Amino acid sequence: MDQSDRYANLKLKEADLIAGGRHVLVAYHMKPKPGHGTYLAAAAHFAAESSTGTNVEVSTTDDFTRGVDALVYEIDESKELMKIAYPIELFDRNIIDGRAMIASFLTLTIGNNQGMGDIEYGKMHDFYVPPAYLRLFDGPSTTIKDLWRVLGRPVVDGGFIVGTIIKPKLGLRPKPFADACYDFWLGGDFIKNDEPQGNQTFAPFREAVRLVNDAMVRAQDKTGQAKLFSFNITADDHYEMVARGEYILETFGPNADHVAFLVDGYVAGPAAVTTARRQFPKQYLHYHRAGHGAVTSPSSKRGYTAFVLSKMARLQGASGIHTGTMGFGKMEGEAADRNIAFMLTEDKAQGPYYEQDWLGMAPTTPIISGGMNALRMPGFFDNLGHSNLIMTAGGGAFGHIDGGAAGATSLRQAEQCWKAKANPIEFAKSHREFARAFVSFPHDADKLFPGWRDKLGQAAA
Ligand code: CAP
Ligand code: MG
Repeated sequence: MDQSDRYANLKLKEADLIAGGRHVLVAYHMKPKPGHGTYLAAAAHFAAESSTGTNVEVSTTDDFTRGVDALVYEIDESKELMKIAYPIELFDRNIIDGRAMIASFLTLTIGNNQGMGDIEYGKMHDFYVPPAYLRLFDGPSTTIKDLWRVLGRPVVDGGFIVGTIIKPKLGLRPKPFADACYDFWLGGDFIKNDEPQGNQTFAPFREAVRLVNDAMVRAQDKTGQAKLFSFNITADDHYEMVARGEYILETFGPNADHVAFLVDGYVAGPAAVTTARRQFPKQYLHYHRAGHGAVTSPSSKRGYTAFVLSKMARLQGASGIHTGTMGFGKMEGEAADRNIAFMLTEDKAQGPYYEQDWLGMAPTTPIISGGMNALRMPGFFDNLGHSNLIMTAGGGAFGHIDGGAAGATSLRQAEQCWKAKANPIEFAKSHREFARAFVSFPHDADKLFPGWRDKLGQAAA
């Protein structure tokens, strides 16, 4: 059934829709299955299933219903581009405080429309949130400024936070885990649980928390510097997450503001992210996106992109989210992904299809992770253009030939090298841990700095 007379209006102008402020606009790449009519008809059915309709007209529809139909307002079949305007009235609001929720945004814009019989695929590449809807989202309550403040740094351009993930990903019992923390903290600032680490039977949560707290106190005493830890509190059950967070804060006591809470936001979803955001608004909310590749990978034609995931995370209130390594690490990504970082940190930024004004909503920190080590960093920072971020390198720290502390120092030196616009080989001659990163990661060294062995000579011995 062609529903384009109801669910499409190609006369609508995007500028008018934005000026009107009553619609969320969404840009999809969509391809219909063959044999289901025109591209517009498929798009209109997509909009129907994403808003007020189904595959047939129903007798219960009234004029008000038609007034909140989602409308296809632009198509370009040659680019598989479809843009839909969703009246903000469609989206669910909390009964407790009237606020908006990402669960509702997703269940409409990336809900039933992901499995329709007449649609080959549809993937969201960008969306625009009007002021009347934007202000209903929590947004971040803490930012990197709170971490810089704890570290005793300027709260503007407080600079690079040297981080790691305690590796191996699983298998360490609490004492070796805490020992690894202490070792890294002798050179680094920030440690996170790996995304699956929590309360495995071989690493009881409470014991690990107590030992990590002890390691933090000793490392702070030893170095005279504040240290940070991001604890994974992800769980299916809201009360489990609250219990974990409360135990951590109680255990860390005077160092409670040195603790961030990590949530596996993709697998646990918006409810878990919002549990952390609203139960612990003073703690930095670290959004780990493990699993996102199932829908965001360029190889996936359905779901939404990493850019969209990141924009949703800022709305939900993530203080920081993993934004990938923009092609410089081990995970999928490309240099142009830097637009993700700018959409998270700026008050107004241009996405692939829409400019978004965040109207003063707090920024979300890009967290860089995934196969990074000291050698890969200068190129990464050249691409992004700044180092006001958190980088967590697991292999890049604990794969360093001289151990975690040296690995941490090599990461800090790599950023210093970039900031000084120094030649990495020359810089390595006077910075031993950075030089030893060449020996630690020879494959990367050969690829990035050919001839390094001769040029570095004894500096890396
Ligand atoms: C990195 C990591 C991160 C991924 C997540 C891992 O470890 O801890 O979870 O980087 O990817 O488990 O692989 P390494 P992203 O530093 O040892 O690679 O940041 O792209 O979401
Ligand atoms: Mg990990």
